[in-house]
Amino acid sequence: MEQAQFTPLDFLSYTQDEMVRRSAEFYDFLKRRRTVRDFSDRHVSRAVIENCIRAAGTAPNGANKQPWHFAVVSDPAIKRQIRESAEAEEREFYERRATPEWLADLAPLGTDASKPFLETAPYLIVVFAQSYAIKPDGSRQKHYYVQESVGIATGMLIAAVHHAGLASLTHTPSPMKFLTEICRRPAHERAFLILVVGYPAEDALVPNITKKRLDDIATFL
Ligand code: IYR
Repeated sequence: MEQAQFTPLDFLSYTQDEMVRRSAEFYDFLKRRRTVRDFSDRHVSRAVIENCIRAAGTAPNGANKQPWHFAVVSDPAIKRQIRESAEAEEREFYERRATPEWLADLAPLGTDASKPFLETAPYLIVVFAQSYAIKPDGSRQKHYYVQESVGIATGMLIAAVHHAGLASLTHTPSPMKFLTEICRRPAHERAFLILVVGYPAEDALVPNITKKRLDDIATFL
């Protein structure tokens, strides 16, 4: 068994006033993030995407197994394949699978089965979750709290992309099985979501929606 080894914590401390100011500023910054569906095809440097993925890779996770993989798609032919497969699933969803209640809940967002952004945006980051890893001897390394871990890493990726000055869209065509093959990932990896990343189109519009108030999302006991 590998023994625990410890190193001093590199912790940044602030005064109470600084903490209040910093937390308010961070909230102000994060609330500017909007899910964007109209992307520009403007070039984004790969170095930015690499740093955002490094940031996501620092996420807390089960037993530090880091059960994720980020497939970064910029090749137009692969983006086209993803768009075609995703739109086929989405047509099925909007025309058959979605319940009337679900369609009514989506109406304020103005979405439909057409997903041109999957080709327009410079990057599609396909986030994969690994329920286990395959060790060099072929045996399985168990992973823990995979959905939670990958969800946290994805949230950090979204924040990193916003912080870098780019827009993103969490896209979840369902089912997403086709992504394992298109992204040439092993069969034990499941696509968690596609994060579409790029600059917003000049004329991008976003739905006029609001977030719940603090009182509606938190109780202090
Ligand atoms: N995947 C579909 C439908 C959709 C579902 C939810 I829940 C959303 O918040 C947004 C869209 C689509 O992408 O259109």
